[in-house]
Amino acid sequence: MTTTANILHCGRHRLDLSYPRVMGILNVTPDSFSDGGCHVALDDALHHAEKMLAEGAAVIDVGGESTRPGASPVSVQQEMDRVMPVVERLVGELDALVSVDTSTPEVMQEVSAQGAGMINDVRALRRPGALAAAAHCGLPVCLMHMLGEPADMQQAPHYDEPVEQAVLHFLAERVAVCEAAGVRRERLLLDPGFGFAKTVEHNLRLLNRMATLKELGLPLMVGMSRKSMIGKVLGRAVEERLPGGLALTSLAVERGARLLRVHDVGPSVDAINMTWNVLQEGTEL
Ligand code: 7PM
Repeated sequence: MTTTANILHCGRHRLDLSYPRVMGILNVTPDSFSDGGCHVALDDALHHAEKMLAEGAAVIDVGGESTRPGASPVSVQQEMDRVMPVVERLVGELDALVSVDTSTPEVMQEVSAQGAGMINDVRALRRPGALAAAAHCGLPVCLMHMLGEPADMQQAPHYDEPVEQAVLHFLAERVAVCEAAGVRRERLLLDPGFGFAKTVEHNLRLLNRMATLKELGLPLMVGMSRKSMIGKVLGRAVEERLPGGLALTSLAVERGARLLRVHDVGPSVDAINMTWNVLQEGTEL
């Protein structure tokens, strides 16, 4: 078993993952935000990020490409127009540690030049040119598990082995490919990809067995906030999923997660800190 590096070097920022941290979700897809240059929406995004930082988010994750199941792809230019103005202001005005949710090599290059500190790629650097862009920009990268593309991933996801084994094998392979391409393992985080090409049963089992992934020796990130696994188990609409989500968050921390990607930062920080305090008690020699 390889040891986990606790401090990630994220451009000008350092991210200490020796305890669990929160990544706040900042959506800049057209549902919440119109085409580049719409200042009201841009100001709203900035205010929301400021609030999340005040509530204890260590990272702000900016996403300009909708990864919603069945979503159609956006052009490189559209993604750039949505993401760049937000990254610029988050870095310049709030000095935030900014993560960018992207699979696009050109976007990785641009945001790193603008001072972003992390790349969050739901496609685990499988797009042509993404490995080279990640190697060149030198930022930490979160590699997430997903089968297929957002457009088709929820059409009867099937695994020939237990889902946690499939995820383990996929992520191990991506780590090897990254290292061969010059993306050092000290820069990698791993994410099982809850809700991506998985049934509710897959998602529940994957969380229960998530400690399996610790054998890769890299920090684990998870995103379960408001996802349909909560909706399906509890019969709750999107806006009613926070209590269920907090329960999942607490379990994820117990199972080894160190970066939790959430919408509701304040409540999540409390749930995580409470859980962590319990886990720390009795671990001293
Ligand atoms: C619709 C469906 C909109 C799903 C948004 C989503 C993850 C992520 C997302 C995750 C990492 C959401 C997802 N989920 N990045 N990006 N891990 N690393 O619910 O689980 O936010 S998008």
